[in-house]
Amino acid sequence: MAERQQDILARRGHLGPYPMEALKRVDKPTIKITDNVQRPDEREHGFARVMRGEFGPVPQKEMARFVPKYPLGASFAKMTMPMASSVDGEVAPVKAPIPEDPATLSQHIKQLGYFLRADIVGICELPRYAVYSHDIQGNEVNLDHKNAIVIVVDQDYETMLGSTGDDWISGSQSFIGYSNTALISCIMADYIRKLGYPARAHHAASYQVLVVPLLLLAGIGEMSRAGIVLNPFLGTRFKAAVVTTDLPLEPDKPVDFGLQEFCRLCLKCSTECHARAIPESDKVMHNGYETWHFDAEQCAKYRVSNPHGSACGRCIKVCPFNKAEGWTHDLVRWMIKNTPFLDSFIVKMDDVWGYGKADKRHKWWFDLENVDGVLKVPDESAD
Ligand code: B12
Ligand code: SF4
Ligand code: SF4
Repeated sequence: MAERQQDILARRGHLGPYPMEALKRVDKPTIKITDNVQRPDEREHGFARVMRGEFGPVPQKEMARFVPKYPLGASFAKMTMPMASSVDGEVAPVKAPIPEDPATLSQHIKQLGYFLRADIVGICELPRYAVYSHDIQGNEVNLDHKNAIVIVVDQDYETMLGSTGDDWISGSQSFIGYSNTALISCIMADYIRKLGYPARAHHAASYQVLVVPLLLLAGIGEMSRAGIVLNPFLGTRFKAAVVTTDLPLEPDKPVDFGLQEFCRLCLKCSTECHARAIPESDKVMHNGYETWHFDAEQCAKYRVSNPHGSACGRCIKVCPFNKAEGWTHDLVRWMIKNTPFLDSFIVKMDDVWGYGKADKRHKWWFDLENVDGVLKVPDESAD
């Protein structure tokens, strides 16, 4: 019996919708990370500072309504935020009779993620610097799990085609990623605990970890000029949740598909961001790692106070990696990796072919705003 279980997925190379196994794997991420990265405090991030009024009274007032002011956003928030209570629980006292070898368990957990409709699942060890020192309520975070499973869900290409990136559907695009990853991560963590191993889910309603470095280490993508991780098949058009655990797992390696050079030449997210939050300048060292350091205050203020929509993801929309699957786009991805001298040409052609513009043929949602409990057609002259 145990022998048959050992064979599960043992020889399967490809799992999930995207050919992640085709990417070049490297021992270290393509940005410099020193041994001196400090653990951040969750109370210091942009949204926490908006809530405390540090960025002014308007964002502070708008914070509570910037997603639910759009009716679909309200529905997403209503269903997603209660999942904060499902992130952790009791671990079964007796371990299940399953193989203990990390390779088999990793294949099993990844396939579970795909069964639950994740778009990409990756695994890395959990470094201390990716664990918040304190949570948003000021409680010290004590999390010593060994491994992290990252679960990625697309914000939807079709919807992004019809959107400007910062219109009324934007907050709901975030939340299709947030709610689906929240559900997947809570089910996965609960299942691992039932197998007899500790596990905690981390999603939009309750984090103890920083997701970006875990996406990088688990080989989901490279750090981009936008300050977040970019995957070659999805661009930055995704949200992710994490399950931290002591289940024995085999870490994936980081990837290199030529993004550092491409982002150095491509400035589209920076030019198109209405808040001017993404730098045009080169990478800098920040908290012990190399990054294009973006302006969290400007982004947070814009997303929360946007009078012409709900939130913003325009940097995702305009990125040349925000493309559908298909051989032409596969060819461009191949060129970015293998012919970096053509990167500037590719960026130029992206504009010429009209990518990054809203194609109204794909718009399926109604523009609506909840004003004092009544849904209205938004006032486009508002500023
Ligand atoms: C608060 C928050 C914001 C706030 C404020 C961010 C801030 N810096 O204060 C604002 C409003 C700006 C924001 C905006 C967006 N966000 Co946001 N945000 C978060 C959140 C909840 C917390 C991040 C945090 O604590 N930052 C405070 C400190 C740590 O910031 P920092 O020192 O500048 O570090 C940043 C990076 O350098 C990196 N990082 C931190 N430590 C380390 C260590 C190493 C070694 C490395 C390489 C990187 C790294 O992570 C931080 C991200 O803000 C995370 C979820 C999470 N728990 O990680 C999502 C998250 C980072 N956001 C995400 C996304 C997608 C967005 C948006 C595109 C919105 C959208 N439409 O989807 C924009 C993009 C903005 C941008 N270009 O970066 C995704 C990113 C996924 C990805 N592709 O990598 C996350 C992971 C949410 C998720 N669950 O998927 N966000
Ligand atoms: S989410 Fe919007 S405001 Fe923030 S960096 Fe991206 S484009 Fe700029
Ligand atoms: S828009 Fe260009 S610079 Fe920005 S993340 Fe995408 S590829 Fe990099």
